[in-house]
Amino acid sequence: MSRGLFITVEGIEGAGKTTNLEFVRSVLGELDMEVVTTREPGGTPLAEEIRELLLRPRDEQVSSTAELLMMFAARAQHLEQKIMPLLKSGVHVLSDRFTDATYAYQGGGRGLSWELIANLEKIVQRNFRPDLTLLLCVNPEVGIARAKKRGELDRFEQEKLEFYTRVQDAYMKRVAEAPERYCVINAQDPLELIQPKIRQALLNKLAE
Ligand code: T5A
Repeated sequence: MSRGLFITVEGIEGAGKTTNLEFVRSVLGELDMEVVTTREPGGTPLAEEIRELLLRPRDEQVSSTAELLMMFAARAQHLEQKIMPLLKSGVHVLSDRFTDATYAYQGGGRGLSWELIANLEKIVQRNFRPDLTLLLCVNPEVGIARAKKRGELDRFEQEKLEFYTRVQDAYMKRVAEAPERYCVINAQDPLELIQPKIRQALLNKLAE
């Protein structure tokens, strides 16, 4: 049995990750492929508890290092208990965010060093990386306006626009480091334009 594909969807708040993850699931479903969707931080009961700790707005200043370690603690649990067993059983896994988000938010957004993140990545993931990452790019003002329409803002969504610009720039730095893994999409386009591109990227990956 061949291992399932690990596909991640990335982008700043309101880029359309959840919307397009559902689309990816439907494309793979049409092809009769078994797929499980998940998210980060989160994906298992323990990792979801860590997510709640991370996203809840609080008066106490949160240390960027503490935030980084909690992201990777949740990821270690998610990988060991959910992602790896599914992939090994041949199921495709779609994740709403993964380690690119750590480089983007804790690296770009918070200013932690790329090397520190890479060291933790090595400890938690060894050489494991997504097979395909869909990066949805949206102007931070548009993304935050979309996220605001959804209701109350979490701790990250309360950041200033410059924070999201740094996050977006860090995502592009990731793409420059390994362009073959990414499909970069202009997420300001209407879904009717975006989704055929996503379908094509998936078909290309499946044909490899
Ligand atoms: N985080 C996460 C880190 O800091 N480090 C890490 O390592 C990880 C893994 C998680 C937070 O944690 C941080 C990053 C995040 O701040 P989250 O809930 O996973 O939070 O992520 P959010 O970005 O907050 O999720 P959102 O729901 O806000 O954004 P989505 O999923 O990108 O957007 P979506 O699909 O819900 O769409 C939002 C709205 O826009 C519309 C949709 O219909 C919806 O109403 N929309 C479009 N409208 C017009 N045109 C399009 N093309 C559209 N696409 C979507």
